Amino acid sequence: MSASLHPVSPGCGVEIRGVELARLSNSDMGLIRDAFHEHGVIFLRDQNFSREDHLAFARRWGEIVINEHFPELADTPEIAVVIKEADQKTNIGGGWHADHSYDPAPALGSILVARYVPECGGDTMFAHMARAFDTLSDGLKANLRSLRALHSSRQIYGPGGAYDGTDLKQVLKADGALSDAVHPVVIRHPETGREVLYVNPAHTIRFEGWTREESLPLLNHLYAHATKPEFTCRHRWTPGCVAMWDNRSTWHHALNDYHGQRREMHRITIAGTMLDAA
Ligand SMILES: O=C(O)CCC(=O)C(=O)O
Ligand SMILES: [Fe+2]
Repeated sequence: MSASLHPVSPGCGVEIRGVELARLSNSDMGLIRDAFHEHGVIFLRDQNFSREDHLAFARRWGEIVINEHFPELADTPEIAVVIKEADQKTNIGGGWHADHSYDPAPALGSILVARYVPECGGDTMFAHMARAFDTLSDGLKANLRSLRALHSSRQIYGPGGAYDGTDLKQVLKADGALSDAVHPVVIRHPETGREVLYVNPAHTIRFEGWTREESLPLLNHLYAHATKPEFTCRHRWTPGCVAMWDNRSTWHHALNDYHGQRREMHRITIAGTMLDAA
């Protein structure tokens, strides 16, 4: 069977058919790499994909990062378990974010495998930040290119953060280190060379040299722009579906609309590099 590409929406995401990830040829790896860079997130359904296959595919991209906060598989610490039990209310990733933007060298991307999914619900939204940036006015683009922003894991994982006092808190690692980093607001994508808007609602605190209060109106304007339907797609999971997103050029949001049903996903995070200004 030969590989074919099927965009999920005009603005973001592509489904790749006719590829068995566990037996990936070098030419299909090239096709996957190109699709990943253009569309920001790739989806491959009905994969017979063991933990070993997951690790081997991840290692084709780079080194694996162990997340400080997520629970992990007992015998495979490289694989994080993104789980919500039927009696749990709070999910992991239930708001727009880019993974690990609080790290000095943020993760390149994440590879998520659907192990157990609700009959319906539990979809994930994605948004393409190069396309979002391209469609801002020239005046705003020029201003944003001169800014840097502070990111932190504290708003989500820290004391008083989004997960504090929720039923997710006991699932997360208790001793995960918190981290802060400053990045350009407009980065030059390390692979594609495209300009990308690099702030996100979950982890960006403020612009460097500005207060949080001063930063919020402009941040909120950017967030409203970036999540317009034309830059986003909505992905419906099926068991055995594998998704891989580019963490520098996309955001994602795991919808929490399936209370009473169990959902379990396995995730590997790939190490990235420091990000340069555009
Ligand atoms: O469960 C999902 O669909 C995504 C959760 C998430 O944000 C992540 O794994 O990084
Ligand atoms: Fe995430």
